[in-house]
Amino acid sequence: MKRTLMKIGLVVGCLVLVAAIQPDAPPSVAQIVALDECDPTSFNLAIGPDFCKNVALAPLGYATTIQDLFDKAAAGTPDPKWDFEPDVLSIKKGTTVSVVDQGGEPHTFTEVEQFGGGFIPGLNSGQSPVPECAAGFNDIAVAKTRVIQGSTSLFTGLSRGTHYFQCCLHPWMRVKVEVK
Ligand SMILES: [Cu+2]
Repeated sequence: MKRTLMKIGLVVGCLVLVAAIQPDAPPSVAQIVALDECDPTSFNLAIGPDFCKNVALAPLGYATTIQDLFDKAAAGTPDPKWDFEPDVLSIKKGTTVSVVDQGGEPHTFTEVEQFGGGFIPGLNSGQSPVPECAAGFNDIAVAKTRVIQGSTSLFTGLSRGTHYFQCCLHPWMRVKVEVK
């Protein structure tokens, strides 16, 4: 009897010790990368001196001029180098979604009910703006989803189910996040 009690005590003691040593598993992080290849010369001429800070190697063909970007979108074949990767993300509830902008210009990572157009009509390939994007940066809800070049934004608290995120500037940049 005494021996059994001692064994039980030992097991309980071990469990307490394990619980004490092992901190709560840190919340996991899933990363999404925002990409673009804006051509600094043409973008900054049109929009402002610091808009595009890309390290794209334009002379080697790794950049898209602002004219090309609009022309491709108008033709219904938007430039695939403007992209969120991956396109579909499966995560567990509680996972933080981290969006890092490795491109040269700002993007937004905006949750929408359904994918659609953004707030720059010339980039919408004929699609109507979705209500979540329509007001552009006049809408604080949109402005706060900006991801500035070189920075990372964290998105937490996603409920179980399917979430749709898109860029409100370049609406073909889309991610489906499935939370299990
Ligand atoms: Cu974008």
